[in-house]
Amino acid sequence: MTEEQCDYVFKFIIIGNGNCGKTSLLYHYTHGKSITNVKQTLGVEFSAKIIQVKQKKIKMQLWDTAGQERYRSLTKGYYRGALGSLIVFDVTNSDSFEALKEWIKCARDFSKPSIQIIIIGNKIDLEKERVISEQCAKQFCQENDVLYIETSANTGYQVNEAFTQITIKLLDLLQQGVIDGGMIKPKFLTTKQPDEKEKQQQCNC
Ligand SMILES: Nc1nc2c(ncn2[C@@H]2O[C@H](COP(=O)(O)OP(=O)(O)OP(=O)(O)O)[C@@H](O)[C@H]2O)c(=O)[nH]1
Ligand SMILES: [Mg+2]
Repeated sequence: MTEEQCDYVFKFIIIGNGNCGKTSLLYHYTHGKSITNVKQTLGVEFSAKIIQVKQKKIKMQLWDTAGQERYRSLTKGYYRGALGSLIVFDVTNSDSFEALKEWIKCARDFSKPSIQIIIIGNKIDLEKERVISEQCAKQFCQENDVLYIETSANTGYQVNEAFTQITIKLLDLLQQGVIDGGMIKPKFLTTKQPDEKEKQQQCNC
């Protein structure tokens, strides 16, 4: 399936502290298997996936950002136009959980206040090292009006569900008219074709 055959193009940003598993989750989602020897992201990496949800074909533009502090000003430049954000924390690392408030604020400030957010509590395969409980994370997400899901990029647990849930949320908002569908059509549908007069003006002969 090509972009031309899609109904919509959704831009997503994947953000959160370094080492939480953003790249590992994305790799599992796009390749259907765990990544071996994942490297720290330097700046921003782009990937894409076309899916069908609720009878709509969606092209997902996926922008994986570096979590390390020194890349923050660079990565924020890529938030613009994002409809959704997947904000990842590591359930074995309390700093990454405490940073969520700041990440939510960044997503809303640098994309737009209406950006849809799903918080992902990753690395739940590390049961014994877990320091953030599901209940605690769920409560935080309720208070901040964002979705919540737990995943493991190692086992693949709920990885597809995380990406699907945020996409369904966006499709629901489209159906309700909260999001303007005209703005997120594939480009070929929205690009204005030159009329005859314009064509003549462009002609070099
Ligand atoms: N046990 C376990 N390890 C994971 C999981 N996800 C990622 N990791 C490991 O965590 C480390 C960091 O993973 P990355 O995917 O590079 O994390 P990141 O958030 O992209 O990091 P930055 O690019 O620095 O922002 C790697 O050693 C991964 O193998 C998981 O679900 N379970
Ligand atoms: Mg990364």
